[in-house]
Parts: sequence; structure tokens; C-alpha cells
Amino acid sequence: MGFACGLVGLPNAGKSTIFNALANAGARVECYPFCTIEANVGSAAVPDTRLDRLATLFPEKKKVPTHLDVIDIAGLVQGASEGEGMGNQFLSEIRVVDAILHIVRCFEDPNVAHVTGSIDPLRDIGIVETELLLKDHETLSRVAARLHGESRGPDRHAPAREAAWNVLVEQVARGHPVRSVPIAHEIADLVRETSPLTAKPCLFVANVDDGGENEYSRAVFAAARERGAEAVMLRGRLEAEIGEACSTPEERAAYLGEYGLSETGLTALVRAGYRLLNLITFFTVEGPEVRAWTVPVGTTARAAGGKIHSDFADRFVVAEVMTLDDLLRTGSEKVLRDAGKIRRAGHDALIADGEVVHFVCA
Ligand SMILES: Nc1nc2c(ncn2[C@@H]2O[C@H](COP(=O)(O)OP(=O)(O)OP(=O)(O)O)[C@@H](O)[C@H]2O)c(=O)[nH]1
Ligand SMILES: [Mg+2]
Repeated sequence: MGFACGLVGLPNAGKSTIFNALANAGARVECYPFCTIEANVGSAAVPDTRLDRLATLFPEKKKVPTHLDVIDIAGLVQGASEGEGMGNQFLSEIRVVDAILHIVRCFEDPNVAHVTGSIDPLRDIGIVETELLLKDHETLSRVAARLHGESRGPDRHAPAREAAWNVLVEQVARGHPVRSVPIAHEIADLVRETSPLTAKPCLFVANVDDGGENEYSRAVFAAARERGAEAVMLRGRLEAEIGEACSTPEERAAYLGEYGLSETGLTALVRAGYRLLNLITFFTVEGPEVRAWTVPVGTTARAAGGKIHSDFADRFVVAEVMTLDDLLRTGSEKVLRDAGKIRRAGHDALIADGEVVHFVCA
């Protein structure tokens, strides 16, 4: 799996709708709650106009975007941790994700039931956050019991580990997400392994109707600001429709134009996800493909090669790096080479966002 985002939210918030829009996947969408039972796993192509522009230089090659994985799970309700609704066992399905997209219903529609009877983003956000915290409390407490046992064994570091862990459990019990709690070094690895849900970066998604911004979406943005988090607004149903109806970027642009929009909310969502995960994109023009790749900020040239093929890391000699702007401006790698505009990046040199990279291997 690459970089993955998990969708959470109340039933009928529009998670599967947004999942379909992202992954073009045809997951089941219904106007009644708990339509989703088994998790839907999909892959979202990352829209990137830079790749589109690069591809125009190589019309004979196939354009391959980079992808983020997305996981759509069942809706959460108040009391899920005590077995209400679908319970919260399915939350384990998103333990593997790198970030959480918290989908908040910001549309009114009498045909789409709301589990608590009214549209109220702040209350809804509170319910979901509480359930995530309760799930973490459950998971962390299980580990606490184990650490307690270890404290009575021969490992002399065990008591300090247990004490630090208990501080964390206590903070979570008080309603502090793990990401806001300073983690003692004794337990840093264990926290990473345990992968608590509230340690993951979170992006709020205000799912609005075709009309766009409204009082509900503004409430979501305010809640996000208060938490030091980002929010994006998305016309979930419209975006899903556009995804189904349009197969080319031109058709999409025309459809969006009808609503006075120039960029899909999905593009904004994926971009925000990138920022959240500290990811960058680099490009390759190799064989029959022009292709975008995703790596974390701070990736070395050798590791970037390994992303493409493990062989590239093993046999890495050097990476020849061009900026996309230089390449687009001159239209030719040869011109850049003659002008000495190609950077030679060794094993440990870092790759930057938007660079076009050619790996030279032994
Ligand atoms: N009016 C309107 N309806 C929407 C929008 N987004 C989703 N819906 C509708 O809301 C209903 C629920 O959408 P789903 O995507 O199935 O919701 P969910 O969050 O996956 O729900 P569960 O799987 O039950 O947790 C469907 O009837 C959608 O068509 C929107 O932006 N506007
Ligand atoms: Mg669903």
C-alpha cells in the first residue's frame, strides 16, 4: 500500500459518495444509514496539471498519475464504542491509514436521513471525535495491561515505560487526541506501532450541496481552525456525478464551468491531503510512460529510485534532475544538458517537489 487516507464520519455524511468521487469506484451509496458495512478500499488518482503539461511534450507516451489509497468505512454513531450502530470494531480497518479525512454533512436533504435528526456539524464532529478517542482509549489500555505485567519482570526499563504510557492513557481519557500529547521518548516506538487513530493527521471535509458554501460549512472551517487543522469544502454528490459523467479533463472543465467552478473540490482535497502528509511529487519520463510519483518530503535520490523499482535503489549510481519549468520552457532534455542545467544528485541528495528525475543505474 502507498499513502492511505481513511474516511470517517456519521452515517449518511456522504463518505461513500466522496469515496466514489475520489476512486471512481462505484461503491454503494444509499439514503439510509449504515449502507456501508464492509470497508471499501480504492485508489485515487492525484490530479496534477504539471503532469498534464509534461505529458504534452511526449504525446507518444502514456500519462500515469500518482495515487493515494482511500478506505471508506461504516458510519460511526454516538455510543459506537459500546456497541451502538455497527459498534466500532471496524475502526481497526483504518489503523493502517496515514491520515484521516473527517467527512462532515453540510447539506440538507429531507430524503437523506440524519441519525440524530438535524444537521449540526459541530455536534457531529464532537460525536466522531469522541468515538475515535474511546477507541484509542480501548487500544491503549490493552497495551497498558501488558506493560503492567512487564513492569514486574526483569526488564529494568519497563517501569518507566509503563509510567509514561499511563500518562498518555490518562490524557486520552481526558479527551486529548494523541497528536496533541507530548510523547515521552521511552514510548515513542510503541506509540508508532500501536498507531492510535487520534495520532494521525486529520483533515475536515465539509460535504456541501451543489450550491456550495453555507452556514454549516463555515462552522466546519471554524472548528478546524480551532483545532489547528485544515478543512476543505467539497460538493460530494456533484463531484461524484462529474466523475461518472466525464471521462476527459475537457468534459470535466465544461461541467464545472456550468457551476462557475474552475477546480474540482477533489483536487483541493487531494492537495490538502498531500500537505497534511508532507508528501511531494516527482516525475519520470521512462520507456513508454510519463509518470508522477509520491514520496515524503526529505526523500533522498536513492530512496526515490527505490520507489520505482527496488533494483533502482540497489544499483543506484546517480540521479539526473531537471526542474519541470526548465524542461517545459526549452522543451528538450538535450538543450538543458548542453546548457549544464541538469543537476546530478548523488545517493543522499534530496529530491524536491516537481522535479523531473532520470535514474542512472549500474
Ligand atoms: N443532497 C446531497 N446529498 C448527498 C450529498 N452527498 C451525499 N449525498 C446523499 O447522501 C446519502 C448518503 O450518502 P453515502 O455516501 O452513502 O453516505 P455514507 O457516509 O457513506 O453513509 P454510511 O455508509 O451509511 O455510513 C446518499 O443518498 C447520497 O446520495 C450532497 O452533497 N448533497
Ligand atoms: Mg458508506
